[in-house]
Amino acid sequence: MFEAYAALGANLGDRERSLREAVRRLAATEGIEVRRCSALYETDPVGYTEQPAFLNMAAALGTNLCPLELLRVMLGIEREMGRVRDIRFGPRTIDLDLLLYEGIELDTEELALPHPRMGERAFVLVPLRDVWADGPEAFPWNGLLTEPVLKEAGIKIWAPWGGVPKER
Ligand code: PH2
Ligand code: MG
Ligand code: MG
Repeated sequence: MFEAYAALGANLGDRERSLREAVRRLAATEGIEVRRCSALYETDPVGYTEQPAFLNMAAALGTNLCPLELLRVMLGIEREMGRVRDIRFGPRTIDLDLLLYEGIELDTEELALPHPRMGERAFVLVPLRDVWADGPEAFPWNGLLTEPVLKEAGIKIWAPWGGVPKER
């Protein structure tokens, strides 16, 4: 199995339920195991700011799917969960982003790895640090997560993870 990291976000509807449901669907997919999940964080919207606050989290995955297959599973889950794509960076019921896949660097029309904007986004980095394989002290982006950056990002713990929901 290879290790990959995903970021999840939601800012419409029952945000917490959507995040947990998306993780349940990832875990129920053949070829994907959910290894670790971060807490759920409430975060101020970045980019397009006239929209509700987000809940964000991250997950460490084990997978034998290749990066593109994994991405397509994630986009399929967004679609099945009723996501409509309209405004870029705008409000969404569920967003699944592939951040990292092993050490792979890739830049194609469909997928770029590492995710090109992850280093600018505290709402991605803070949850990602929770699930980092080598522990939070070894997290490569710690230097970016300074007090002022964290304060500016308005990140608050919303709920602990509490375990992958059982298949129903
Ligand atoms: N996602 C975006 C744009 N802005 N802001 C926050 N706080 N959290 C997000 O997940 C987010 C965002 C586009 O994917
Ligand atoms: Mg996103
Ligand atoms: Mg996305």
